[in-house]
Amino acid sequence: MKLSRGIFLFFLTLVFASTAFAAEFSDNFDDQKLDPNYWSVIESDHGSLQEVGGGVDMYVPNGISGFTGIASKCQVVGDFDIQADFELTTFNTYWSSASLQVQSADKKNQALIYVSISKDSKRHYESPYIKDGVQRMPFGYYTPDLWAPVNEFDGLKNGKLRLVRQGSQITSYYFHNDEWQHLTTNDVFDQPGTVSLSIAGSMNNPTVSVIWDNYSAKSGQLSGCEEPTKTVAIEVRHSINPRNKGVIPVVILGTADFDATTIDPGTVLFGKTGIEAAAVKSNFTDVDSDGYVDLLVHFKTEESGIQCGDKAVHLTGTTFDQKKIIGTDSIKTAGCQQCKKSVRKRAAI
Ligand SMILES: [Ca+2]
Ligand SMILES: [Ca+2]
Ligand SMILES: [Ca+2]
Repeated sequence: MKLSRGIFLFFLTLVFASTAFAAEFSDNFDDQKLDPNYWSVIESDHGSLQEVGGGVDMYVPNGISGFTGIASKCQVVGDFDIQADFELTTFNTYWSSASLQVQSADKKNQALIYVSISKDSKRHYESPYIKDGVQRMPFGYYTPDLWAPVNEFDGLKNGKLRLVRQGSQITSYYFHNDEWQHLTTNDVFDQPGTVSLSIAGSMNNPTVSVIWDNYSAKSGQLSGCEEPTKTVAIEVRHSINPRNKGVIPVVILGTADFDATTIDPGTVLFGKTGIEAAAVKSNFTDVDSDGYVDLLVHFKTEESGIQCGDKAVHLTGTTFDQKKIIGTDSIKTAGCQQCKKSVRKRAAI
């Protein structure tokens, strides 16, 4: 019995070793491109979407029963806490909705929370779910705010949706009056799940458009996708002489949205491809005096793999909480004419 459990755990480790990691995945949708490593467009029936203006802008045109959305490539495994912000930019009709959903791979189980506007112009949240292929009755809640057409109430266009799983219990929350409001808790499923953000508009309704932002998924594990990496700014401040026996100082810059002190200096590698040299010296200091602490690291030139004529260098590393970082900078090599001359001289002899 013990042996078979050991073998099972061993294979489980093999299955998950290549793709699963304990992590928080987040996307602020700020780089104008929906990253294909992390998202796919699930279905776009008359709707359209794009990452633009700092969010994912989804749109279903006037008078059409339509749908559009994105699904995560990462599957959430085990307990999770998933959140996303929405902005209802054009949205004033019943039977239109913006949904956060998590679904098992076999699609037999799913939990979702959605926001819509009721006939009496109130914001309305519901949290139906499907278990073993059977749709369960939703539990709905009308916010006490009187909700006239959304465009007249700028402050109320924005909101947040959240799904939390513990074991097989999934709880839905929406954000109201400055705190998370519990909507419903149901026994749904404990298998890995794919997360989606979507909108729907129904026939005879005006345009529906919603912007999603600040997605985050904390999960026991994430699997089936590339491990998210944070791109950091690095600076190599001098030209590099590949024949030099000295060290190359590299600054990893702290910024308003990256705290350089979270980097574990022992994990940082640098060079031609970013995996060559380990740091021989490191210290946290504000190198450029901008008020953000930077990490200054030194690498041995001879270990960096940099050759005459190389135009870029790369750096990789991990934060103390296991998030991967990557950085790249352009460089100039120096002392290389000398190399060529001495090679030619030797060749002539
Ligand atoms: Ca993006
Ligand atoms: Ca954003
Ligand atoms: Ca700094």
